[in-house]
Amino acid sequence: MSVARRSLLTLFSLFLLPYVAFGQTWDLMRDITPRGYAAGYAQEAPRIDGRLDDAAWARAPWTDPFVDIEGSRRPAPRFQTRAKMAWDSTYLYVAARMEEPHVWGTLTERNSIIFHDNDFEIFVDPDGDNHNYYEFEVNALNTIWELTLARPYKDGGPATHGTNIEGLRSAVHVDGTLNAAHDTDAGWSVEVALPWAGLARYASRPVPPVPGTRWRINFSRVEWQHTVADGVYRKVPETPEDNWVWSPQGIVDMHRPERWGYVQFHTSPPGEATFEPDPTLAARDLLMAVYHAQKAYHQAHGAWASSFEELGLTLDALRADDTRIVTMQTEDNGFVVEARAVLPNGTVQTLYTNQLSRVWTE
Ligand SMILES: *[C@@H]1O[C@H](CO)[C@@H](O)[C@H](O)[C@H]1NC(C)=O
Ligand SMILES: CC(=O)N[C@H]1CO[C@H](CO)[C@@H](O)[C@@H]1O
Repeated sequence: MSVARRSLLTLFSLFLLPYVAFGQTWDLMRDITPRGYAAGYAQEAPRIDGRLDDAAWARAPWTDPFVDIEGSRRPAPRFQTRAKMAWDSTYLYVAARMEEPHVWGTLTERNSIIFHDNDFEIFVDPDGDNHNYYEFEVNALNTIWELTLARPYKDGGPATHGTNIEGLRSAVHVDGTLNAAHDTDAGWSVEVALPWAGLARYASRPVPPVPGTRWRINFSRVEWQHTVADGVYRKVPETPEDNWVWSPQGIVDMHRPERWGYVQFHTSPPGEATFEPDPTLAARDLLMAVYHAQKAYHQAHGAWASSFEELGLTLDALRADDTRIVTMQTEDNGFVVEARAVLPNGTVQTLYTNQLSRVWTE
């Protein structure tokens, strides 16, 4: 064995650990199929009062019950959470129902860090580019926090707090008694109307959405442990929170838009349409597989790999049977990788990603 080769090997084993660690992130995420929901068009707008007794909701199906953020590797949540979606020409509507024997909330200041209380969260990435997305959090007092992520935290963020959407309406209904520890509650429900006009800045596509199109969306519920002291709920400090979500992420990080669910917009009334999966999902997953391998490689070597061989990626490993990687271009400060998807009408769509996990089409 040549000296050069031996030092390469040594280098490789030195850096094997971080390389493997970053690579494992995608291993935990790749087998999760994002959830899908067909949102119907509400002929009659729901009244935003936190009660889900409106005609629009009556026939809208519940989402699957929420699961742990890490998916089936973790125990099922202690309390059930489900959501519904609908839309009309002005708003995207979201409703959620949370079983909860002890409804409490403390934060009353708008745009405070709401997940320090138990909360319900909405994430929206209309164009599925993994960048420039919207986050909303609400506690049982209907105190809200809205923020904008230019990029996921892992790609540098930043998060801009307090980017409140003008005209957004939210309401909470407590099925029980708020902040009263002496009794047992049934739960709480949330109703939110998100104006299309305010979501437009995230969309780079028409709002309201063109019927049939899909937006990336996810919901999360944060649940803390609490004790009761002098008849008052107290959050147990220094304990990890539970994150129960609609579309599992695989890892404890909501800021992986590539694993959020899909909402598809239909013109039929709620409850009639069926969700049609995204024909580009396999190509998107392939791009994310390369992105994760490149990040792992970069952590290990301080440079981007210039070939799939260098990344140890075979087409088999990438499950590239129904997609094709065409090229990967690497430069000093990044890379662009390209994959193709065949749409139902036979059109071939080319998708790209880069070192910041942004996904775009030509
Ligand atoms: C095929 O479908 C895509 C996505 O819906 C659309 O953009 C494209 O125009 C369609 N192409 C043809 C030839 O119908
Ligand atoms: C589990 C998780 O990723 N929670 C995140 C929810 O969003 C807030 C605000 O962006 C983050 O601070 C949390 O880490």
